[in-house]
Amino acid sequence: MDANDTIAAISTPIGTGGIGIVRLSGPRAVEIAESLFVGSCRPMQAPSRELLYGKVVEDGEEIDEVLLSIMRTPHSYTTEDVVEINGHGGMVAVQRVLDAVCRRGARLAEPGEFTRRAFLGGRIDLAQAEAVTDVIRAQTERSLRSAYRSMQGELSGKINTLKQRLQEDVARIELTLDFSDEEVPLVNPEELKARIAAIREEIERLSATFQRGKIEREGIRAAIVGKPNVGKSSIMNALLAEERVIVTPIAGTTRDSVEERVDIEGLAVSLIDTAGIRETMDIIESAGKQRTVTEIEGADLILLVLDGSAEIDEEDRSVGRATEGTKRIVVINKCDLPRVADRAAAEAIFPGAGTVEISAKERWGLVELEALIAAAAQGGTGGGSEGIAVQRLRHKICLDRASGALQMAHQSIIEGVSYEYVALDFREALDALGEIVGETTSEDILNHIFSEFCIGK
Ligand SMILES: Nc1nc2c(ncn2[C@@H]2O[C@H](COP(=O)(O)OP(=O)(O)O)[C@@H](O)[C@H]2O)c(=O)[nH]1
Ligand SMILES: [Mg+2]
Repeated sequence: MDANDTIAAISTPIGTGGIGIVRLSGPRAVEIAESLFVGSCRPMQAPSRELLYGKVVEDGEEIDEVLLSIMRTPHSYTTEDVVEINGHGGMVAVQRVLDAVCRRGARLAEPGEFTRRAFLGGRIDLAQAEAVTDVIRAQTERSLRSAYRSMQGELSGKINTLKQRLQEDVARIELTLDFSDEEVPLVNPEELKARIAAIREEIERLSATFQRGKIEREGIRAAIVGKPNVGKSSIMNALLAEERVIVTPIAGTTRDSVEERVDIEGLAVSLIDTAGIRETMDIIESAGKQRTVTEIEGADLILLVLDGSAEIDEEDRSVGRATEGTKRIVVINKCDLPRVADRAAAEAIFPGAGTVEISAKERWGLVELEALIAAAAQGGTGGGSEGIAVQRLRHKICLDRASGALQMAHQSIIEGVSYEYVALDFREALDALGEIVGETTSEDILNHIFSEFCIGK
């Protein structure tokens, strides 16, 4: 991979579409465009960021009618000369333009190579480059919002501030080392310990947002659990606002688990309708129940469904016991019928869980149920619900490494070890933070990160 090559790729999805874009970046981008474009204005003379109308013509043959734009270095996505050729979407048209630019000397870009050049050119740092893919891959509004803010440099800004504070401390420690013969120490150990504690707290708080970031990105799994016939499948359908699952008055209709994704308040929630938990001789249904147990174990949240028109019985309690240890919401269903089990009774038997009364049949109470699901998904995730959330495990690992190194520094000060070692711990913490923004990141890690990108980005 040569950084001096001019690279090219189709930047729009492959398939038929209104527009297909071939993007070029590198020192020969404009010259290649010049050799293939016939139109209103010569690419060589064209102002930056203006659309030129014309045709791509190779050896006298018109390939496509296009709009072409030029972004000159360094004010472009990659910081190099960039040319974008907007042609007709479609498998053949865009491919032919790409083939033509490659015949003129461009080489096919590797995945993420445009963004890698933006990183190498210093326009964005590594955390921002990663956020570019996170923006492209975002499946929910919330993860998009977080990724967008990271792409704009919010996470990097936080990391850089922390680094700056550590750098000031290292400078003072190293100065102390240089003047170790002097009587007066330049570093006050108490003050330094307090500064370490404060920085560590911020690093840990940032690291704790990972759980929320993960939920924003991946969503949660919520299993709908309860004895047969309480209305689990009806609730699933009501939340999906469609008839996805078969509902019958015959207990045991849902023999196996059904999973569907639904957007609840901007969060991706995988709803799992499970088979009822009840002892039975039915072989198929038993197999379904075995899966129910597995689903309960794999769920982040349990919707424990009760029938509000009947007493809470031993079977309900047994379902309750099977779901202990996982975050739960108690859903009292069939509240359109004369009430037998009420909220107070449910709360007495299943304390600590949020309780909601609904009618899946009449479709009421669902908004409150959704609000409880969203709140439960984010509850106890640490780091507050506002502000940016760390979305990548790589970042969390670096933050934890930095925090660990600072803890060592703290310990060394307490033990009265030479400040030389304290300075080393600070350097380690700085390295770890530097890895997040790509200052101290190895080539292997960079290769890995950019290989996850799509081609053309
Ligand atoms: N009256 C009333 N009936 C309901 C409600 N939800 C479900 N049902 C009925 O209860 C029966 C069992 O429903 P289903 O969703 O298959 O229960 P599951 O076995 O728990 O999945 C069906 O006859 C549904 O029409 C509700 O909110 N009110
Ligand atoms: Mg069912």
